Amino acid sequence: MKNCALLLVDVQNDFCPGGSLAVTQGDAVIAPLNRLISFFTEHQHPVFASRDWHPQNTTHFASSGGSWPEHCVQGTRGAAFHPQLSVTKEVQVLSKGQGEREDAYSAFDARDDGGELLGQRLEKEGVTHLYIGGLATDYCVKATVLDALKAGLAVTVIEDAIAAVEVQKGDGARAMEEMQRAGANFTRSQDIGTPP
Ligand code: VGL
Ligand code: ZN
Repeated sequence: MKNCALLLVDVQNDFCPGGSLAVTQGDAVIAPLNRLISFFTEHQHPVFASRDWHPQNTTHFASSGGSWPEHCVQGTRGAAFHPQLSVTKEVQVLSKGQGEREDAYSAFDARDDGGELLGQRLEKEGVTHLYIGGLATDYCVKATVLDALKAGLAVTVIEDAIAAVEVQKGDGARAMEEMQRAGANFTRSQDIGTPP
């Protein structure tokens, strides 16, 4: 587990049941992710969380010609992390999609409060292997996984800690295939940190 980090992608109210862009069973990712936050933290591995953090007016939203209903508008309840997610002080939060002409599906477009990109933070911490879970499998998780692989990182997707939007039925399964073809590995949360 040396040089490993955990990345939680967009576990925000708007992507969970009741939210404006709800993913079916989006909140089912929370229990496995909370266990992993504890495990990684106890073993001194870094934990990062990205959040979709849009302005009120953005070409990302259908109201301005984009694809999506309004979601994760900066400072709103919908943009907050799900209240059950253990965003402890060890979790490093990065925000993406603040531009008015920016989709920013990938967490590699996310920056911390000091303006540093996720990739820079990972490099500084010597991370070479990223464990990834969160929302949504067919958009932000997929884009993040593909960018991580492009950056030369080993990637393990936690398959019980992701859920898909499924604009088209089967998008989730297709995204899994695409991530696998690109070189991602898959595991289940209970198999992390336990000997085989
Ligand atoms: C996402 C659609 C629009 C995601 C973000 O987090 O997967 N999907 N914005
Ligand atoms: Zn978005």
